[in-house]
Amino acid sequence: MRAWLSPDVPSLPGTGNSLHLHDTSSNTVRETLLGTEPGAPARMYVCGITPYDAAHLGHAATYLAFDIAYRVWLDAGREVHYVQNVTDIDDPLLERANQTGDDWQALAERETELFRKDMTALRVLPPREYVGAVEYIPRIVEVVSDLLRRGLAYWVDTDVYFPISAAPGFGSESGYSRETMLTLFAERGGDPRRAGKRDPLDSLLWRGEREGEPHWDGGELGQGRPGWHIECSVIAIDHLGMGFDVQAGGSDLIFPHHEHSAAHAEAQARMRPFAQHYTHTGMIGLDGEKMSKSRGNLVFVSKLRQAGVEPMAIRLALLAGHYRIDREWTGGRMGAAETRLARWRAASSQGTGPDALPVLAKVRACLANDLDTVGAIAAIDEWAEHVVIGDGDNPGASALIRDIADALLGVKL
Ligand code: 5CA
Ligand code: ZN
Repeated sequence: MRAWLSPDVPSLPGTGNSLHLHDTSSNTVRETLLGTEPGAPARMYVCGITPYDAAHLGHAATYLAFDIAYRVWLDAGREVHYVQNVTDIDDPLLERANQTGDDWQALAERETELFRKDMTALRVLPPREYVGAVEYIPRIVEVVSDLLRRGLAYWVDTDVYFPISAAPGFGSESGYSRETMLTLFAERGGDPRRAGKRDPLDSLLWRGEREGEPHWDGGELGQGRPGWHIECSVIAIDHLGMGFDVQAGGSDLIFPHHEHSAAHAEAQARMRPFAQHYTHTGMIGLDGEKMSKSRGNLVFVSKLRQAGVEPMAIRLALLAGHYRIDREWTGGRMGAAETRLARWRAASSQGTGPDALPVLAKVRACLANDLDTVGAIAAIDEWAEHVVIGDGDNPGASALIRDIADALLGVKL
C-alpha cells in the first residue's frame, strides 16, 4: 500500500542521545539498539489501524508516541526502518460494513485514505512499508501452511489454530497470569470457548470460508481468510527480521495480539525473541472510558481539523501527557495547547532570546529517557517565558528553537 508523504526533518547541531524505552516484557526502561552495529537501522513495527472508522485521538496519540521514537533515533544518527500494517480484513470491519450497508472494501479504502490525511496533517513520519493484510494473504498462507506441515498448527473443522504449547516463550511478552489472559482473550477477539481447541488460549491462524464473508484461496488451507495475530507476525518478520528492535502499539494490544504475534513467529523461526522491546502506549479515554470505536465515545482527528483546529495544536495537546499513562481527553487540553503553540510562535519570531543550546540538550535528554515529552515541552516553555521578559540576546536562538520543535517534537512553528 501507499503510505503518505514525509514531512521534512531539520538537522540539529551535534548528535542526540541513545533512546531508552519501556519494555513490557521486562517491565523496565532499557536502552534500544544495544548490540546492533552503529550503521544498522533501527527496526520498528507499529500496529496499524483497522480501517472501519476515522482515526480518533487515541490512535493519534499512539502513532505520535512512536513518531517521537523515530525522531530521536534520527537525531542520534540512525536510519529507521519503520513498518506498519493496515488490518483491512477482520471481523470488526465486516461487522461495520454490514451495519451500514457499505461495501467492506470501499469502507476500508475510504478510512485508510482519511488516516493518511490525518497523519500527514499531524506531520507523522510515514512507515517505509505500509502493508495491508489483504495484499499479504499469499505470504500468510505460505506461513500457516508451513506451520501445519511442521505440526505447529492444527485443524478445528475448516479453521486452523495455533497451539500455545508450540511456543516455549508464550506468556513472557505480557507477563500476565493465565486467568488474566483468559479474560482478555474473551474480551479482545479471542474464542476461549470454541469446542475442539487443545487449549482455550490457542488462537486462530486461518478462518475457513463462511457464508456471506469474503474469502481467498489458501491452497491446502482451502478458501478462507487469515487470523489477526499471524498478519502482524508475518509482515513484521518478512520486512524486519527476527529480533527486530521495537514492536509497538497501544496497551490494549499487549494481550492477546502481541503475545500471539510473538508466539507465532518464535515457533516458526525456532528462535527468540520476536522483538527486543515491546513498547505500549496508555489509553486515551473520554468520560472515564477508553476511547474506542465500539464504545462510540470518540473525538476524531479529522473532525477537529474540519472544525478549524490546527493540527500542530492537536499534536502538542497529545504530547503534553506521557505516552505510557492512561489519560482522559478533556476540552481544556485543546485550549491549553493552542495557547502554548501561540506562545512558542510569538517567542520564536522575536529573532533573539536566551541561548537555545541548553534547551536542545534538555529536550534530547528528556526524549531519550522513555519519550518524556512532558519534560521536553517544559524546556521550551521555559525558554519562551524568558523571551517574554526580555532575557537573552542570542541572535540564532529563535531559529534553533524552531528546529528543535520541528525535528524532535514534530511541531512546526
Ligand atoms: N489493527 C489493529 C492492530 S494490528 C488495531 O488495533 N487497530 S485499531 O484501529 O483498533 O487501533 C490502532 C492503534 O491505536 C493500535 O495500536 C491501538 O492499540 C491504538 N489505540 C486504539 N485505541 C486507543 C486509545 N483509546 N488510546 C490509545 N491508543 C489506542
Ligand atoms: Zn498488529
